[in-house]
Amino acid sequence: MKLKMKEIITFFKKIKNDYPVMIFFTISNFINALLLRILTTGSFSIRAFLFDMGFVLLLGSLSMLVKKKNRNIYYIVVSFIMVACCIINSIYYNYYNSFVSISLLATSVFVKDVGDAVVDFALKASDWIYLWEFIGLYIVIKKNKNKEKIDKNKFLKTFILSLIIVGIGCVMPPYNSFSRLIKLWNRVSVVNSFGVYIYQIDDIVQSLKPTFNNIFGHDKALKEVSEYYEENRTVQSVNDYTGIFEGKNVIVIHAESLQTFTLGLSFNDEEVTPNLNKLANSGMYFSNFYAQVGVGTSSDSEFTYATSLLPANSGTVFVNYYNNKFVTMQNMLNDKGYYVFSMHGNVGDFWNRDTMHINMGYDKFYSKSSFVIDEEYGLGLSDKSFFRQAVPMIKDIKNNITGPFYGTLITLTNHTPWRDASLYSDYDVSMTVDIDGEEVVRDYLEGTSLGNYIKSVNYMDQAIGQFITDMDEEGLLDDTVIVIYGDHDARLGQKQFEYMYNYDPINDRELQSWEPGYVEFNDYDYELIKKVPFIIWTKDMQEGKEIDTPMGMIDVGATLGNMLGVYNKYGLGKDIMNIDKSEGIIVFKDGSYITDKIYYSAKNSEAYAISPGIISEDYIKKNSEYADKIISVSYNLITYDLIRDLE
Ligand code: GP9
Ligand code: MN
Repeated sequence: MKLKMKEIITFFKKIKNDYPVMIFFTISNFINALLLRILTTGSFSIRAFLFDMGFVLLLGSLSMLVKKKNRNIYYIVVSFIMVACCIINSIYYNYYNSFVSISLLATSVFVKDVGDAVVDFALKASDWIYLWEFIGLYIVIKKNKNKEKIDKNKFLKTFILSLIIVGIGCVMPPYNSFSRLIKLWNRVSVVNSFGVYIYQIDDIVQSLKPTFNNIFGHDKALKEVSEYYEENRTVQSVNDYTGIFEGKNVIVIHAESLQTFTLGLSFNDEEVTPNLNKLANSGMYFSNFYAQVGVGTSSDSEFTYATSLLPANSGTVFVNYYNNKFVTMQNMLNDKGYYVFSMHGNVGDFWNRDTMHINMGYDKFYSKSSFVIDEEYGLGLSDKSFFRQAVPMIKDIKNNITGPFYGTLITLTNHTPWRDASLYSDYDVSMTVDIDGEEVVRDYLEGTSLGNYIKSVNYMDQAIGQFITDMDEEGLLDDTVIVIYGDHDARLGQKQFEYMYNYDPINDRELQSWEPGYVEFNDYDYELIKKVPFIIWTKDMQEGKEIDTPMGMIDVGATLGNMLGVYNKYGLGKDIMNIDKSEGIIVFKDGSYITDKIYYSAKNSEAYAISPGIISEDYIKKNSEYADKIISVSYNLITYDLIRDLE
């Protein structure tokens, strides 16, 4: 035993002397992987530590087989790839709170288009920290010119050592992490368990899988999906709401980044959203509603609303699966004789809408080229101008058709980063406080992203209010249902909310966690505040109805569909008017979910109580299985284009 230990020490000493560049290469790439995890997810898991270490050592051992004259090239090229992997993931994480996927490369084109937002929120100095490795590599290579040799024996020993380290990582908890490695629904937990390098290789394999699967896995997916629909056969619900809007015109307002918390806010006795509040108070207001988007954000919301399926995990449906067959609210209404159209002030190929909207059943998509660009803020045409121009266009449509119309109006101005907010909104987010009998005005949210966002939401509210008035004046509201949904959260940072809730106006600063009056706003509160509004309103509604059953975008098809008299047999949502509060569940793409009792985080395998009561293991197991099933059926239907087979 003593001899063995001595042998190992001599082995490492020799490696250190004979392979100094390889040692630096291994250690520096390992440090970078560790830094990435600490600076993004904040995780310091021993398991990922071992995987990173094993993996970089494996690459280091392979260098021992490379010819002496090519070896430095090997170190530089491999380091370049690994450093690029860290930098790209770091930038991507700031924006998406997730890690990059090659299947999403097509999607990143749109990240470029929302470039301003990315620069404001995403690029940080810490994204470039990984470059230190090249400076070190340059110095070490220069100092140790041609020192390293080819040694098959040392290669083998180092290689085996790297496998042993990975092996130890494999037997460490969490034990469900291997299924996550295959499903890749939760990229953050995969990086936290396996490290960034193994994640990235896994991602490449998984991203290429659908291509191979289409050849190989199709039948298995079809079988699983057919069995699911056999066992969970649904029928159109029959309740007090069935067909109440049958044959009526519908205008759907896709409200960019509109979060529910703004509906309850007032500053200096002025509501942020007086018009939306009126609609919510007199219409049907679904106050516990969440969007269920992935990286396809706006387009994912449109997709889930229309199909009652969760968006794809690999890629974005609008970009990667736009040719596949889907049953949508739009094509069902189209079949019933509706004229179905969409309007948006941005270019038509953004999110590939001009192709996908036609596939979804829209007769016509009126994009930027259909509007006069007379006022621009943020990403393009201002919402007020957009709505102003939309009214005569809708009137024109109405005059030229015989049946009803269904139109989706996609807003734009409230998109991050709201840098122009004070140009288009004079809403005041300051605070006035009485100090020793004197009124003092504090900036409070003035000049912050959250403050600009609130100003911008107030602008959107005015634009919607004016639109409703104009529609009414043109007689377009008499037979029309107005539907409004927030398309996803606004990507505000958690710290912004902490500041808002803990501002101390007397001392003009943020309260610290140990001070009296401090309001905790933890990671889960941050997830829960991503709630978005969903409102169904008609002019003749007198008394409002608030529905607080947990509801996701996936449930719109069954709920609103029932009111409009259409039914999608592939839809995976529930008619919210038909179920008890305890049956509502919002499944997110990474396997997390919200019920009336808990927010369950798949990333942390942890339940956060929303209401008092004891939560059993069984409750979590049952709901987690349901969540996995919904994700899996959606994924299979989308990626294998199964509706084409099932129809
Ligand atoms: C642009 C808009 C923004 O046309 O819909 O998309 P998002 O960045 O919110 O997904
Ligand atoms: Mn959006």
